[in-house]
Amino acid sequence: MLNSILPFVAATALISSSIVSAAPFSSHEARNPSAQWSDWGQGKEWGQPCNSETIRTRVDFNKMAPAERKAYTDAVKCLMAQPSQIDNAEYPVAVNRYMDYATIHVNRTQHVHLDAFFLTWHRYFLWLYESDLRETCGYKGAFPYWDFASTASNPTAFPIFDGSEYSMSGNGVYNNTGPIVLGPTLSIPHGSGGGCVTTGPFANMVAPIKYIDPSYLFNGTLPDGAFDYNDICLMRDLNAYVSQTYTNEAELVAAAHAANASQFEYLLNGVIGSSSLGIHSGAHFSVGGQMDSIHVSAQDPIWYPLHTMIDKVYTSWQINYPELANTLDGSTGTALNVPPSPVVTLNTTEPDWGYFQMNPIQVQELISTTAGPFCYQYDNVIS
Ligand SMILES: [Cu+2]
Repeated sequence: MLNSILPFVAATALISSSIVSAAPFSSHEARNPSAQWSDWGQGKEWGQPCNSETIRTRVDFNKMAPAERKAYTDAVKCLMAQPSQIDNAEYPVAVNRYMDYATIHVNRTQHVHLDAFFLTWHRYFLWLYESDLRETCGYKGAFPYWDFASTASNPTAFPIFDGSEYSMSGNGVYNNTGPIVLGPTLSIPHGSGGGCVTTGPFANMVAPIKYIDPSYLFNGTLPDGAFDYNDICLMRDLNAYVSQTYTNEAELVAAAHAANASQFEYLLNGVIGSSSLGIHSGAHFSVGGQMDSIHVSAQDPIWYPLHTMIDKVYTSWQINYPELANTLDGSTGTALNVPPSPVVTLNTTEPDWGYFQMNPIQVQELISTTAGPFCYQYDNVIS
């Protein structure tokens, strides 16, 4: 099964050598290299000052007006219409700028999941994407999150998945392929879809990166042909059993009150291959389709509002426990420590974000949502 031969390090080197240099976004050019970590929420900014005038507020997609929701998905589709800046001979799946993000995410997967970079690397990945929507596609609205706790009872019953032009597209067409086996001790019932997404803004979208099984994390490789173009539709299998079980309000409140960074990480990510799925994996499996793969899930546009919600849970925990806000969980910089890597500290340099951000950035610079490159907050705190 794990007959992949492309070592992850080699894949990383490939993408680095094939990147076409692109001008950094203006807001990141202003970064002050002497900026140092200071107390939570009071760090020096890279660019413009972060204050009540300049801060942006992220909101629940389901609470946005229909026209606001459509403005957001229009901006995402605009990104999908921009040219790729990655060498398409080496990375045929990178067919447009939107897919550049998904391609980079695949290439960094081993370094930014189930490890101490997970929260901050994804926080900045989301920020780059948000900035791109604004600067490349003129998006002026709020950056939305998907409150998957509020939709846990039945995700298909809410505007975000109702399949209208104001949604994030609907469920996949019904295709029952049986229970979903996640490990020797965990299998979950099939959801209510399973096939191609045919409604809403992303109807009939092609998601060209083929499924990569999470078990590849155990040896740190990628399958042969991981970046080959495939004519695969975007699929979903919305699953109320999974959302009711793993992403309900009580689970999120518990995470927002985790006693320390290790417990927080455990409540988010569980233990891969075991019956403890965690909120993050639970949210992924409640959507199904490409979202079932840690590697290739960023192809589905719902990935961004989902991960913004994960960031909201992280931000809420930091606000609830300011004395813990800059603590890490003691793990290393590789998924399951494959290949072995040093324990990550606040001074450790993050893996890069492909051509979107190649300057070295330390973990501590990405700890606060109102310092370093960031200036945002959420419309409320999970308390
Ligand atoms: Cu990820």
